[in-house]
Amino acid sequence: MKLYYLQGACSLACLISLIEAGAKFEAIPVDRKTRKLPDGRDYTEVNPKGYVPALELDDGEVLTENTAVLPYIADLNPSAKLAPPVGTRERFRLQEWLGYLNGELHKNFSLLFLPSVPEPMKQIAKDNIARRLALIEERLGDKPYLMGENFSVADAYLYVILSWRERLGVDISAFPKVTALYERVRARPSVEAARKAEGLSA
Ligand SMILES: N[C@@H](CCC(=O)N[C@@H](CS)C(=O)NCC(=O)O)C(=O)O
Repeated sequence: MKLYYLQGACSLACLISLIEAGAKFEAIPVDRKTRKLPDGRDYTEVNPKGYVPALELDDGEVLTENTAVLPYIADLNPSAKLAPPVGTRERFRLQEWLGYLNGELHKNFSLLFLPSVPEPMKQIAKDNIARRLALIEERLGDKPYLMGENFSVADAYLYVILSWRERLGVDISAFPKVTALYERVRARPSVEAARKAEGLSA
């Protein structure tokens, strides 16, 4: 299995999850400027969508989209409990979180990365982010993780999105439970290992 990643991008959530699952895989960096792979190929040869993550399975099939790749990784090792079992109500709750993080939180953060997006639009994205985080804060209640007691792939995804906050000027101090979850996930050895593998600072 090969995970294609951009340093510090959302693919970091997949890398964290692969480590948590104890999976055998290779992490392949995509050059941010040239979008080339270490073997000289264009990344679009692997994933015509052009963005990360992409997970190349051992039979050569390529899986994309965080909402598909993260549960796939979780199911590689059910004993790691990175997702509730397929067919349970809880599994749909995980899908609900992944959809929310992907479409409602990640995509608003994505706008903040784009120099071409005008400031008023960025402010709208920040207001959206604050509303999305307020809901997470409320839903967390006394739970340590999004799904309750167990860390899941959704927490890895939320952690990575929030790791962009400082450089994008997103303040999460109004959300102490979200902040505590972020710190809890940051302290996991898998996160340390994944950050080190991507050459990210401590
Ligand atoms: N819908 C995609 C979005 C992935 C995405 O936004 N990837 C970003 C990094 S976080 C990316 O590769 N951006 C580079 C680009 O769009 O060229 C998913 O959830 O997998």
